[in-house]
Amino acid sequence: NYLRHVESMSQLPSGAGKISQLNAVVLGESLASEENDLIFPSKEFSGQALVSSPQQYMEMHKRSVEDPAGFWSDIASEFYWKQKWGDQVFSENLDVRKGPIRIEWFKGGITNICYNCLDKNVEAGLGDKIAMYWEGNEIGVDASLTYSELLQQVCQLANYLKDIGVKKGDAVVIYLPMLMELPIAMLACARIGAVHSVVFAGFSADSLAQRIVDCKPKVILTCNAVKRGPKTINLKAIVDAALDQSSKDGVSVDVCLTYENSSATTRENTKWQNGRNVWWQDVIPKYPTSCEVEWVDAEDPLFLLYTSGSTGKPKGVLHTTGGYMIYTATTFKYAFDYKPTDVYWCTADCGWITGHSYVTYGPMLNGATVVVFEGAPNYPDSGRCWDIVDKYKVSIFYTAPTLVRSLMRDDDKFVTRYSRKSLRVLGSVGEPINPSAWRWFFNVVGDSRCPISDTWWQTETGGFMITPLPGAWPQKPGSATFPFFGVQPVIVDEKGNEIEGECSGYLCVKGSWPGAFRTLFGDHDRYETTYFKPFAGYYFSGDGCSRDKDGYYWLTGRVDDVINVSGHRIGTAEVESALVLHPQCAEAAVVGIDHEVKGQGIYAFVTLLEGVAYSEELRKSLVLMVRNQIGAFAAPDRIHWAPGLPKTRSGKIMRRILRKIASRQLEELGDISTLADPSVVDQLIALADV
Ligand code: 6R9
Repeated sequence: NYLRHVESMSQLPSGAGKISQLNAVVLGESLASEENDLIFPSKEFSGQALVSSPQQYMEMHKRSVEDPAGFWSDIASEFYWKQKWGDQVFSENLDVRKGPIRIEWFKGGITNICYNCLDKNVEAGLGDKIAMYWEGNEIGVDASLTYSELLQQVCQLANYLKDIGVKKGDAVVIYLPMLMELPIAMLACARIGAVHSVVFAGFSADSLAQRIVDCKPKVILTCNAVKRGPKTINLKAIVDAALDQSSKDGVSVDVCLTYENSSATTRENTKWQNGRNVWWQDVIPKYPTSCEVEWVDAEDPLFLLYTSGSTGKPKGVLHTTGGYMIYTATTFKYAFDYKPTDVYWCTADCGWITGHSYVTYGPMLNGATVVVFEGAPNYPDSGRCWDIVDKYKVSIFYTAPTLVRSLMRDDDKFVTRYSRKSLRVLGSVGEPINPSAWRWFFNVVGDSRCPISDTWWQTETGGFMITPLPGAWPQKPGSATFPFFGVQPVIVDEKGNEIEGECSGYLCVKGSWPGAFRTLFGDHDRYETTYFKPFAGYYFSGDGCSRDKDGYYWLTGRVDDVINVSGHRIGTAEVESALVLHPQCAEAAVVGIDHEVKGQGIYAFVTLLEGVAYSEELRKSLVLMVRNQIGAFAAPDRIHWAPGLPKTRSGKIMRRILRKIASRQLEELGDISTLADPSVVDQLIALADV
């Protein structure tokens, strides 16, 4: 299929890609018109690209799936291994019918990812190269570290962690904002073989406590406060509340190492409990600046990262060392056409997978210069991103569609008053990018000369799965294009049958790839049930997808009970459990609705206890409940009072109907006769604007 495709593509003229205005689009447009809109990379770009033609991609992809062992071990050989892996490069069972799911890559190989990120680069002469530029929330507050300096700081923290008894395999929770100390902390854990679990610093005390109870860390690393835009957030107070909660639940943490973020608040203003608390700056600088590496097996765990699923309990996605290392390094290099002279900025927070794979590990494994930004991208105004781009001469800029949409609402002059001439490649992640946002990003931000890598992947996949390789293929706005090397996407129907050619269905993956997660921490059953049982023989992504006549992939969003709000995955069940904790809430049902900036918004139907009256105050306290239980980013956009919920006779809530009511598609409610009480629907409609 691909071959035929490439043949037809290569007959198309290759030229600079000014976007055709024929397919004018608005938000929510159908994608059908986009299929024929090809945007070609310029000759100059393709000429210098690592993969410069469809043919070259095809050859590499073909080899990667026909000979994965050869393909990936050639790449792995470019990294440092204390001892080479065994005879088998990988072994796997991905079919639940044949026994437990098992994925192993480079087993028996002994390495360390921190060593490959830092020591290896310093030894190769990159010691004086900038590893990180740090840009603070306020303009003019900044810092930087070279690779040698970063290595020294990582070693000091690693020595401290060893000193307080953290050993290989121990969990360390990191609850930090985007200070340089966050990647430093991740790398220090990796250096000593400890398993880091970064919790996004926007999560509430309850969510943090829940994660602490699950992974039982010896130590938590945090800071006293952070400024995001005009707001100061006292993280230490949140950590204290979380630690109180977790000790009630039987898990106490011995040490809370707290970085003094003096640009946000002072020591005097930080609540302190002696014994458990230690100021980072009081202890870390005293430690030696070199630290022996703990050599680990390729299959030893590297980190745990909690993500939302379709039940209330977050899932601890577990990644191991060797395969993840090779995969993040390789995907970073090819999907961004990385060159040693690039300056790379990814706006994601290290609290999410994107910050793990593409702020810290992928770029550092390539010896890249990375920008780390503490603040909010629209503070003090909508031009901040481009100010940063010009300041550091950023050449690769990777962000989320929600940011693109929020910035495109403002005047283009916030963009055009900056030069942006350093930009070379743009990237998008977190949710499908709608074609109008794609075009604005391409035309206005990138001056119609920078290819956009729309990277589809997940916490579970560790790295990019479907992504353009800039310079290789013509792009179609809104399509993630083609699979990365070693990835075999398949689209299946409800019965799990593979569908060929032009089609839509459920997106699955055949075979394993080095960056795949190996289990859910402490719950291998849930791992198998969620990902490998729905369609036996395949990994099921939870996303819907279609493939067009040219073989391009178009992601269409989650097909499970997960909502994607500004690129953050939130389980409807998590929000529902938070709401029902409210003393006046009897029942809740949550669905996603289209949202102009956030992609999806959270719409909650709430049934109150008998005799409780609706009020604005009650609405606010329900929203507050969710903010406190999960975090501000999960706050419902709408509360819809519901005297009852549409349920089947067996008591199952019919979300399909709720989705239609939430989006006011009242003529499309479909068959409601199977409801236990069909009159509920009219009652809900009557309350739609209350
Ligand atoms: C990396 C990340 C994963 C879910 C995924 C999908 C959505 C991410 C996307 C995309 C369309 C893209 N998603 N990137 N959908 N196009 N380029 O976001 O991981 O937080 O685990 O979310 O995000 O629905 O299933 P994670």
